[in-house]
Amino acid sequence: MNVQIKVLLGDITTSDTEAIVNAANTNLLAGSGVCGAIFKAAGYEELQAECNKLSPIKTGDAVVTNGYNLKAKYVIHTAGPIYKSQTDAIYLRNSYYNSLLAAESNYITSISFPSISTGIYGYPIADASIVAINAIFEYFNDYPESKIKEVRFYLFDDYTFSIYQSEYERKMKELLKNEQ
Ligand code: AR6
Repeated sequence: MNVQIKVLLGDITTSDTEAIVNAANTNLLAGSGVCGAIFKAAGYEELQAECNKLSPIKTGDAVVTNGYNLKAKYVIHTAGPIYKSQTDAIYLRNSYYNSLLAAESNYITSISFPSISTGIYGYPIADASIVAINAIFEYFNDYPESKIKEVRFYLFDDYTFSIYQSEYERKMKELLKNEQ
């Protein structure tokens, strides 16, 4: 696996990866949370106009727009699941996996993710972190020749950051153990 994975505490709108991922809704309408912050930083009108041409999308799908005033050249919009039960895990996994597929097909080599679905959509953070980290490893296991070189997580608060960091460390230890 040639990809570098980084788990960071911070605001995704400041990321200088080629693409940042938006935790969107299926209508691709500017909302609050990370979505609101991305629309604000990108420039609401231009981003909404492009989103309107691509909406609606299905839960777990991902589409690409320009990043406009963001440092990131592209925004990948994915609609995570609204949490009801653990059976939503596949949709959350699809959001990460399909965002990476969308990046790949647009020749994007670096990408930043927020913690999809764990704000307004209510997905429990510990469960979501397992799904998120596993989805990234699953993708690079499926596509060992991927051109994506860097994946970052931008977690917005200390608690979410610490959960993702421990899950990432746990996963790395598990992989190392399996290699021995
Ligand atoms: N950078 C990184 N993470 C952030 C930022 C930021 N600037 N701002 C908030 N977060 P949420 P969801 C974190 O609610 O649960 C919107 O209205 C936040 O603390 O943004 O997938 C959409 O339009 C939380 O940890 O997304 C949808 O309708 C995480 O991002 C709906 O909300 C996700 O929280 C999507 O809900």
